[in-house]
Amino acid sequence: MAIINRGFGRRRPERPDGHRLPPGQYLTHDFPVLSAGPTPHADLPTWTFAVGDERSWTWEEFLALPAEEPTVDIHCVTSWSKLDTSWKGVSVDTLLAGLEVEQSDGFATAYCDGGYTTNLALADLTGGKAWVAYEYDGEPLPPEHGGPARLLVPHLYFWKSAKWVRGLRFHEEDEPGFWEGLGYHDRGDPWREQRYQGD
Ligand SMILES: Nc1nc2c(c(=O)[nH]1)N[C@H]1C(S)=C(S)[C@@H](COP(=O)(O)O)O[C@H]1N2
Ligand SMILES: [Mo]
Repeated sequence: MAIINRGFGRRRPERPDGHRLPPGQYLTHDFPVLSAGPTPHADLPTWTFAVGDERSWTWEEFLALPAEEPTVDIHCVTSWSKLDTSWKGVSVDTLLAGLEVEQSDGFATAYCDGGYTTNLALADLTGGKAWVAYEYDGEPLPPEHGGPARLLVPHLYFWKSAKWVRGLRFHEEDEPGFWEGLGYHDRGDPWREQRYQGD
């Protein structure tokens, strides 16, 4: 029986985590805070999360939804990446289950307390790639990082992970959000270095 081991005899030292670092990014171990304005403070008894006009959940109802605990790498357009961040939250698939938009090739705008928005293709929000997260590292999500709840879309630059998120609106056409309207890329795939419009 032939055992083929093509790596034998020419094993290279592995660049630690190299394969997990998108182009132009460096690793950080702390957790920087990047906010375009002041941290809003949510009132949990009146907090809701809405999906279009069809659905909304109170805070209590939201916590009762089936949750997942993703551990993911995150990449900020200002060039830091952080590996193996652990979260708890509700998959966007769960929030959209059974709605017509779930299967659509349209777009969503995530909107937030404080007025921040960001646009995403529904294809980037579905298929197990996005969550509305309310815990970080086993603790309630701190306000400066988006608590009580934030969007988590780790396969795109972190500006897409809207903090203090309150809902999703749907459109047939892509509509730029806050940073996208200021020249940042519509999609923001860190592996393709889609930092600015035209990248
Ligand atoms: N509501 C809101 N969400 C936001 C932002 C913001 O200013 N407001 N900043 C974005 C940017 S540019 C980044 S890099 C991340 C930063 O998240 P962090 O502060 O938890 O690191 O949040 C994103 N989500
Ligand atoms: Mo950012």
